[in-house]
Amino acid sequence: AKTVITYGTFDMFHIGHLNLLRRLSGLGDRLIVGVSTDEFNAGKGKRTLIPFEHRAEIVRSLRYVDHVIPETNWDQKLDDIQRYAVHTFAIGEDWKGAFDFLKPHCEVVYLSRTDGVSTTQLKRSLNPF
Ligand code: C2G
Repeated sequence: AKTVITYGTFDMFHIGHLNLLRRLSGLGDRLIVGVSTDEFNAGKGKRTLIPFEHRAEIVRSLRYVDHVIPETNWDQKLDDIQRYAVHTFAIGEDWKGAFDFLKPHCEVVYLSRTDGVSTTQLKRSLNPF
């Protein structure tokens, strides 16, 4: 069985997130998603509108996703890859190159993002000024 893993915040879930997860599910037989916790995001200086439990439940409910784990730190990826016998790590190309250190352990794939939609743009459209 070919397991694929990815990580993300998935705040204000939108079509860009869905497009990515749908494509990732096509890369293997099982898709695991690490959803970043509120504490981990705070550490990244990233404010999320939707709490972790809700972001995780939405991702868990998708037909494309088989398993959701919390992403609590930058250093858990290698452990996760070994624990779940991951074949492919994949993420949006905004992270291109950032996870090449995983290449000795699994396939590393950077996929194109969906243009025209992002959580930041959605927030801005709510408060245009
Ligand atoms: N994404 C996309 N198209 C968009 C917006 C996001 O393809 N318009 C992808 C991103 O490239 C990422 C995933 O959706 O692969 C989740 O995006 P974010 O929630 O913004 O995740 P991020 O904050 O980049 O967290 O350790 C890795 C981090 O947890 C990734």
